[in-house]
Amino acid sequence: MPLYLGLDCSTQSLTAIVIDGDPARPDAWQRVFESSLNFDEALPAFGTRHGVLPHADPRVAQAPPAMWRAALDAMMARIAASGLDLSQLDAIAGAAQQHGSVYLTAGGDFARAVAPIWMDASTAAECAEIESAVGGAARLAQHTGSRAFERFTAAQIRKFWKDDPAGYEATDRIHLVSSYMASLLIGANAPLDPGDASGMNLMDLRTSQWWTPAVEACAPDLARRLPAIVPPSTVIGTLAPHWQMRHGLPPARVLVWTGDNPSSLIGAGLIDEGQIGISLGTSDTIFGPMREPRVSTSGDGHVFASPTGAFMALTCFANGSLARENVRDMFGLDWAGFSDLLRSTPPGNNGRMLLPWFEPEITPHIATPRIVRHQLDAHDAAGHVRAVIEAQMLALALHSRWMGVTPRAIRATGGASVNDEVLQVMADVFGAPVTRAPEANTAALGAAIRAMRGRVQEEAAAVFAPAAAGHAVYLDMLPRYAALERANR
Ligand code: XUL
Repeated sequence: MPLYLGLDCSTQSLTAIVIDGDPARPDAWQRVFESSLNFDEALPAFGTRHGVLPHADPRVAQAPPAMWRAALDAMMARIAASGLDLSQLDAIAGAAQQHGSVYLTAGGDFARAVAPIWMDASTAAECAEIESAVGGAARLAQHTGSRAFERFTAAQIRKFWKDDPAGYEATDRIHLVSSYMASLLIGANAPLDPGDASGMNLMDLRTSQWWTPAVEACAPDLARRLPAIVPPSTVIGTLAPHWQMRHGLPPARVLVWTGDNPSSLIGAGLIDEGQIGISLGTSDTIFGPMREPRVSTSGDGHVFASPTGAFMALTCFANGSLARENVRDMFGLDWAGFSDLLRSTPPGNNGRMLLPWFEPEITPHIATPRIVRHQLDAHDAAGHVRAVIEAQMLALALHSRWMGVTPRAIRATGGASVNDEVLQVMADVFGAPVTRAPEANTAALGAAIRAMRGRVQEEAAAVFAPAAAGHAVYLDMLPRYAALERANR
């Protein structure tokens, strides 16, 4: 049977999943290969920490695009050596961390050695300039789906143009990570899909084309430097001769790539409004399908085009896995010990709370990293473990209210979704049943499924039912958490 490859170039790793299936039976496929390559470990020469280059300014977050290129080569070598019958490789699709941008010259060299990535929070001035040039934050949000966000590509491009006009001048094409990786596969400049292009503050959601006022507000002569935007299932080329010669791979069809969150929508099998996905990865995100683009008036969230055709709502938190790891490491725990302590403490944590802003936070907007303890002793390990998880779940609930949907069912995905205790807190906070997605890496799975144009197989997954007593505690706690957050913004 034909094989379909899905790739996900995320913050910390590149993951590949191959499924074997028959497009005529879109939900009857099997996973036959899965591999993850951690950037820090596999490619130490690039000097990243958690996939990000160290920088003196905590607001700056950049990664070397040459590292992603090297990772793709290493992953293709792994796939070539997998023993799979790769003559059957029919199509490839991919997903990548959103918002990050790669600057290429006309000759295909890097016009900028680093790519600003989604964790960057250094463009407040450029956000204000763009919003004011287009007639305000609300108008920008009405058209592009989001007010100006520091990590979004428009503000990043503007900052590059201001800081390094010669580098900007030498730039012929500005890719997102998704279209950059797709370009490497097809050996030519690849287009963008509307899902990932909506993370730039430059695309008009209703037309899925560039919105000229934002493009003109961003940087001079930008339009010719932007990729085309094509529908989400477009075949953009075939695997370039380079890959065929280097790794003996066939000229498989390559589909346009998308962002990791839009891809996760497919990988988690979210179809109807009211179905909600929560991804606990490097970033924590809450997202779900949206029939009509109802933008966030609170300024908390985003509306993106969805790879399934309509729209999706999303709110993103920067302090996801790195905050959980910080608390784990503060007390010298492993994950089993972390879970034990979480189990040993009651919902509500006897009033102890933590604002876990170890990195600059996106939601709510916190420019200078800090943590805030409320009735929490600095040496209280169990208190910190529950407090970080409760803070994350309460923040997810609080800052997704703008979506206007009452979650009927939640699909949890991402690395931390393997933890039962975390999912129980999630169910209790939201008062909705939580199931684990069939795969922690829904972005890579979503890409493989997209390559096949298939669907998620519905497996009987464990359900974490909300406990009435726990939910009551969190209903009561939410306003107190919101007040603590407000007081410390
Ligand atoms: C979404 C966002 C993050 C990245 C992480 O808006 O910034 O979820 O996509 O890879």
